Order: sequence, then C-alpha cells, then structure tokens
Amino acid sequence: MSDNNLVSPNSAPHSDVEDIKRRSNYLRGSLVETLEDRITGSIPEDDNRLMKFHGSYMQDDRDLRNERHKQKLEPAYQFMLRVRAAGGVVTPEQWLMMDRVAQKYANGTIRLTTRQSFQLHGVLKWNMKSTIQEVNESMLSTLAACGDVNRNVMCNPNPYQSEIHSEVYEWARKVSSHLDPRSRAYHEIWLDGEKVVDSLEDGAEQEPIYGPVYLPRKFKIGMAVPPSNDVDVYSQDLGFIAIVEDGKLIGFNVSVGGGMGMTHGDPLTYPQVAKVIGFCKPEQIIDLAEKTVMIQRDYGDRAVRKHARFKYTIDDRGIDWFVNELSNRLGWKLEEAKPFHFDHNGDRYGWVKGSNGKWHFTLFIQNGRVKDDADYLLMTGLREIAQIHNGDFRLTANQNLIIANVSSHKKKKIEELIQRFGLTDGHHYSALRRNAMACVSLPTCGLAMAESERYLPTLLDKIDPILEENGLSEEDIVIRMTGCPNGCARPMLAEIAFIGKAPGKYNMYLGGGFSGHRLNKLYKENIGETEILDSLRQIMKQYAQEREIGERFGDYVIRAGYVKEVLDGQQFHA
Ligand code: SRM
Ligand code: SF4
Repeated sequence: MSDNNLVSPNSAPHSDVEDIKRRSNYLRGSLVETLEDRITGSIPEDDNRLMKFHGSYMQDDRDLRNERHKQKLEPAYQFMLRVRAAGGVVTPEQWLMMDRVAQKYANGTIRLTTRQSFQLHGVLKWNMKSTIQEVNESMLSTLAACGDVNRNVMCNPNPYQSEIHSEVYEWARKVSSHLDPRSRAYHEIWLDGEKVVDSLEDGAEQEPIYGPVYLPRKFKIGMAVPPSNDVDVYSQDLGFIAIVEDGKLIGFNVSVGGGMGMTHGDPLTYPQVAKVIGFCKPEQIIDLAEKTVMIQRDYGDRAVRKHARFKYTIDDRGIDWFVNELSNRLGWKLEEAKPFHFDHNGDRYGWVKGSNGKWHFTLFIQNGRVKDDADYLLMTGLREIAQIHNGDFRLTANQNLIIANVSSHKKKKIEELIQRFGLTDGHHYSALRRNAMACVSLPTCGLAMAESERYLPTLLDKIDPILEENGLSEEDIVIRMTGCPNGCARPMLAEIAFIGKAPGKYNMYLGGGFSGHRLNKLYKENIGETEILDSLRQIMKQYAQEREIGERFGDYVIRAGYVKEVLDGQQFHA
C-alpha cells in the first residue's frame, strides 16, 4: 500500500480526472458549447468525463470502427444514456416514454441493466438534449446514473412480500435522493433551467455531501430482503440487509466494501465481498449512508483510479478503522449484526400473488435486451401491456422485468397479451439460462475485450445439450459472462463465469456461492469455445454423478478440487 492512500485528498497527488472535476465548476465544464458544436459528433475528453455525471458515455460503434477508419471517416460517435430509477420501479407511462425515446432517438432497443436502470444506445449528440428532456418530463432522470457519485440504489424488487418490500423500497428512494448531487448544472445544461451564476470561487453553490471534486470513484448501494440476495449485496460498496421480525421491518444489517472490478494481470486490483459490520434502525440509514460516503470522499485514493474504490480504502486501512471512523462521525454505534439467511441471488419467474392481493409476473429477458425480433415481439408486447397496465414495472438486478401490482381483474387481459406475444417466464429454457447474465460488451462498450451479450446465448445453446445428457437441465446454476474484467454482470460471484480476455477468448472461473456470498476462482485462462465446452462436459458429468444431495455446483467444484475456495478478495489471485 502506498502512503498516498493514507493522506487526505487535498495533500495527495491527483489523477487527471480530479483536475477535470475541480475545474468543472460543479460538473458544467464546457458541455453547453461542445454539445452545440455541429462539426463533430463527439465531445472533447474532458467534457466526456463530466458527461458521465449527467448519465451518459460517448461511444462509437466498434463494429464499424475499422471500416470507417479505412474510409478516413471519424468514428461513428454516439452516446449511451443511462436512466435510473431507485429499486428499478417505474410506471407504465414511464415505460412507454422509454419505448418512445428508444425508437425516436436511440437504436430502437431498451437495455435493462444489472443495477435496475435503463440504458439507451446509439443516441447522437444532436439528439441528447431532447432525449434527456423527455426522460425528465416523465419524472425519471439520468443525473448521477454514472460518474464519481452514488449510483442507482438497488433494492429487491419482488413485491410478493408486499409490505416489507414497499417499506424497504421507500428507504431506498430516500437514501437515493439524499445522495443526489445538488449542482444545478444538470438543469442548466439539459433542461434549460435558470443559469446559476455562482461558481466555485464564490462558493455559493455547494455540494454538502460531495464537495467540489465529488468522490474519488463511483459508489454503489444495494438493499436486500432475505432470503433473496438478488441485488448481490456483497458486491456493493454499502449494503443494507433487511431484518424482519414478526412480520415487521426492524432495521438493517450493514455491509461495506464490496466491489467487482479488477484488471487482468494486476494483482493489486481484485474483486471483493462486503463485510457485515453491524445493525441499525431504519431511520438511521440515511445518516449512515451519508457518513460512509463522506469517509470515502475524504480517504479514497484520488491518485490512482484503479485503486480508488471504497473496497481498497477499507482493505488498506482495516475494517476496524472504518467502523471506528463511522461511529465517530455518526456519534452513535452500530448494534451487533442480527442473524439472516440468503438462499439465492436469482429471480423467481412467472406469476406470484403478493401479500397485498395483487399479482406480479416476472418475465425472462435474455441479458436485459428489450427489442423486437422477427419471431419474438418483446418490445411490442410490453408496449401493449404498458398501455393497459395500471400497476408498475420493476427492473430486476438480474436484467429481468416484473409486471407488478396487477389487479385481479386486469390479470386476465395481461395474461392474454403475454400469451399472444409469447412472452416467456423462461420455463422452457434450462435453469442455467434462467440464471444467466451477460454484460453489454460489444459493439458499444469501449472497454470490451470479447463478446458477451451477443455471445452468451449461443454458448448456452451448446451447453444445454451437456446439461441434458447429465440430467441437469433443471438444476439452478448461476452462470455469468462479461467482455472484460470490470465485472458489470458481477461474474466474480457466479458459480461459472467467463471473463473476456481477447476476441473469442475468456478466462473461466468456478466456485462462486449460489446465493452470491462467495467469490469464484480462476480455473482456466484464455480459452476458446472448444475448451470451454470440453471442460464443462467433464465437470458436469462428474457433478451429476458425485454431488451430494442438495449440493450446489459452486460448492461441488471446490469440494472436488477444481478450484480453491475464496473467502476474501485478497486471495482471489493467490
Ligand atoms: Fe459497468 C464501466 C455497463 C454494472 C463495474 N459499465 C462500464 C461502461 C460504462 C464502460 C465504460 O466505462 O466505457 C459500460 C457501458 C457499456 C455499454 O455499452 O452499455 C458498463 N455496467 C454496465 C451495465 C449496463 C452492464 C449490464 O449489462 O447491465 C451495468 C449498468 C449498471 C447501472 O445501471 O448503473 C453495469 N458495472 C456494473 C456492475 C454491477 C453492479 O454495479 O452491480 C459493476 C461491478 C460492481 C462494481 O462496481 O464493483 C460494474 N463498469 C464497472 C467498472 C469497474 C469498476 C471498478 O471498480 O474497477 C467499469 C470501468 C470503470 O469504472 O472504469 C464499468
Ligand atoms: Fe464493458 Fe467490461 Fe462492463 Fe462488459 S464488463 S460492459 S465489457 S466494461
């Protein structure tokens, strides 16, 4: 650990991004001018850094990159826009708005993300303002969907335990809005809000939680309702685990220091599972979230962005240091953590009746991509449902969608539409596919090293017969793929994971915990499809023959000696 990690941000060396933030006058930069520049479809790098705080990344279509380069054209610049909704809950009107803007301004698809947000791809610079305005008119926002701030607050979306869920969800919304940036830049730039002349120099505009340079890195919060760990609470910088006694929410266990991202070949970077540090009452969580964010603001590494996540702040200084610092800032201490139990981190598909008497249908959405194909009109089907639905929609942390709070008299009509469009709860797929996630990756993600969303379904087509041969088609096994080691589909927590290394090549990991509690471990490096299938053929056969009753695949591969158990991220590369 370098000394730089232990000094306050004001005296430590800064990365270039810190300087960009500091100069930006609370996220304004020169965005107004560069968005108006009609000569190029791009914006300069400094503004692109700031654009993230406004919920967008500049990208180019990587499928077209070489051809455009040959033709001496500038890359096909376009923008990804992320729209966040705490806990992934949106109204039918908001769904219809997303559908409309996707057709009008983006590539005609909607991407449901692993953090219960929406993403649009392919928005051109000239259309960004209209898109963001329409999103805001429907009371959703792109502010802080990306950038060095608190991101979309995740929350278990399954309303079957209706009262507990809605209470936890309300807390998620409160935490989320409390941690929103307060800068008026977003309103000025996108919504033609009145220009606030106050600048950094006169200090009249303040970010009371973040300050003028915001956080050293992104920050993530998730709220789980046991027994479901669908939000993968151990992957979050800050997690809240609902504790229910006698049918009442009595508070939350608090977990800190999780995160997935790493760099291939750099052992100083690693995924980490969060540690549970205690229990607090519901009304204490806003204060606790605020103080935790401020500790990371003050002690996170601002020199090396790869080392700037909260997990490193905690691992470098120790969990006791953090708990002590937190208690000092709060002026109160956490109680001892309460017992809880997770039994899965996936979604429960199909119809379920909630304790409020309303119905909820969890729809399987392959890798979160909502679009119309010739033989599957998913987007049209959901549009027709949204037009008659008077409950809500819930984006799950597994990239699926719940048509939620359907009244008994609407259920028949919605069921008819589900049937007419053949919308699936995934029952005719293998359990492996129902438990699969893949990140976006190519062609839009600038960091992708290999395919993911476009490839995992094909790979699963080839794994399915292996499962069938071994009688494992209905065995729930969590499989995840990403195009690079940033971990956007939280692959390091999966029982089987493929992390992109180069085109067509993946590192294969095994041994994550079925309920998202344990990291996996590298099994084979830089392998292609043939070797992936050969490996799985052998392991699945043995698993089918040798597993003990109820033994999960991730537990089996450790017992059988394929990989070592990883109990702490610092052993991930060991
Ligand atoms: Fe992610 C960067 C997509 C969830 C860790 N992520 C990116 C970017 C923006 C690429 C970039 O920086 O240029 C990707 C955009 C691709 C595209 O074309 O759309 C991207 N991340 C996604 C989404 C859409 C994946 C998905 O398939 O759903 C998820 C959007 C979440 C949201 O709605 O807010 C997404 N990203 C995650 C998660 C999972 C989570 O948060 O639960 C992680 C791992 C958890 C964590 O943060 O530790 C994750 N994304 C990263 C990282 C690595 C961060 C790190 O600590 O090193 C990057 C790269 C970075 O930040 O430098 C990244
Ligand atoms: Fe892109 Fe890598 Fe995230 Fe996949 S994991 S979306 S390839 S940054």
